[in-house]
Amino acid sequence: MDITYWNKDIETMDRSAIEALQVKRLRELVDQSLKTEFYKKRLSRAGITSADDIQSLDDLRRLPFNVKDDLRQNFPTGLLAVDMRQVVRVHSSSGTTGIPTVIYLTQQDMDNWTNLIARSIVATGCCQDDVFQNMMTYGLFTGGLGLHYGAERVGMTVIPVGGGNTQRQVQIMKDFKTTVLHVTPSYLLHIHSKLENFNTEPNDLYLKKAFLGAEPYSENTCLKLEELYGIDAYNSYGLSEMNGPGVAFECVYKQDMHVWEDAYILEIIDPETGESLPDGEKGEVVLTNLVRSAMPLFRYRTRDLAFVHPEPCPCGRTHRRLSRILGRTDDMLIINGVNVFPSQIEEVVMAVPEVGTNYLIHLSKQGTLDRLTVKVEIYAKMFTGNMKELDALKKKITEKLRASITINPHVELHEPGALPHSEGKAKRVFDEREQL
Ligand code: DLL
Repeated sequence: MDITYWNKDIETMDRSAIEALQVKRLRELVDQSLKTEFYKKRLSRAGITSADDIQSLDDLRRLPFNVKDDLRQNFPTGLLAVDMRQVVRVHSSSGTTGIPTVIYLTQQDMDNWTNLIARSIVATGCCQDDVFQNMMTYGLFTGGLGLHYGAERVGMTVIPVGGGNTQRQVQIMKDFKTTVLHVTPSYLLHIHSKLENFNTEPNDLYLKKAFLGAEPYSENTCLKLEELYGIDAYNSYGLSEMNGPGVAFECVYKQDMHVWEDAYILEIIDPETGESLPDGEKGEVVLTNLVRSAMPLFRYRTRDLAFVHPEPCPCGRTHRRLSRILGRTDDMLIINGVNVFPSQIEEVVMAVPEVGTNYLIHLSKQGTLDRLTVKVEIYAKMFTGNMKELDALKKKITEKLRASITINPHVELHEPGALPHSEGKAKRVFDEREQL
């Protein structure tokens, strides 16, 4: 396997050197944080008044956690630690669920972020020969511009098409012989279901790779996409609060994502108690951004659930790997008393060969009981008019689901394109229980 690095010295640093760098940067971060009134108060309550209170990585635990609400309460400039004249970029969440959260970057912060993206891209084996079609939304969302600058820095040919307009996306892939896509997994599935309408087969395209992220998806969805398009898919994880993409990325071995630990401190905690968990145990991902001075943010509770792989990766990188995101602390559904993560349902339906490229989860009330309906699109070739075959398929999916989640779902089979889809992040859970 060919291994290429963006910055070999940093990517293959000894663990002790990584940790020493983390301590140095953490001290700088504390100093920078103390420039804001909010952190000054919060840190002094924890007994921290200067960088000298941080002597080793263990001292990280003395810092309090931060959560999304802290960012909201400080909207718009409460966490800004530099003069606004030094800020060259603002990104923000959409704010559809309340006050938006905003992040600021200086030119140096931008440069740090761009290098992390370039490093991630090169880790997947991409280079100047590649034509990169960025299907993530441009604008305040970090997925578009974040990857854009990193891909340019690598020297790829960048097509900044943004999200949506499937016909045009397919035409551009053909016209410019696109080799690499950046896209949400749900939109890439959707594109596949439309190819036939544009008289196109995956073989007519020149695709080799896709960077998939910005939303949860299962291993089976990843395998399905690799097979449907004949590509290698790389998982990419990040969140706006930590700049966006570029926090963790899969290398050519595709065995979970290297977290760039010179730039981020990764912790996994028990979401109930806040206690740190050892490598290998599933818990909430907590991140500290060590390379953003405009808006310091430490020990941020992401609500994402995952675990750490401590074993070394065959690629030689020493930065630990994070598993696929297995769910969120806030997306667990309680259905008739049973805890179910949407990811468990996806894992099952996407492993059924007859199932197509879209599904959704619907919850309603039937008397006092919850009713779970899983709606799946199946391939057009299954609609032969043979009801027995369809009934058997429905039964098969129902049984597989019951075996996994221990409750009995209602399964509906739909034709391709019948279910609502999204061109960015997918919305797949519709819970109407409270409204009834
Ligand atoms: O989605 C940043 C991003 C853009 C990441 C492009 C990767 C690619 P937010 O909109 O703030 O930022 O959403 C962050 O999305 O906390 C996770 O719950 C989820 N998420 C992001 N990447 C993955 C992934 C961007 N690879 C939230 N797997 C995060 C599962 C993911 N969930």
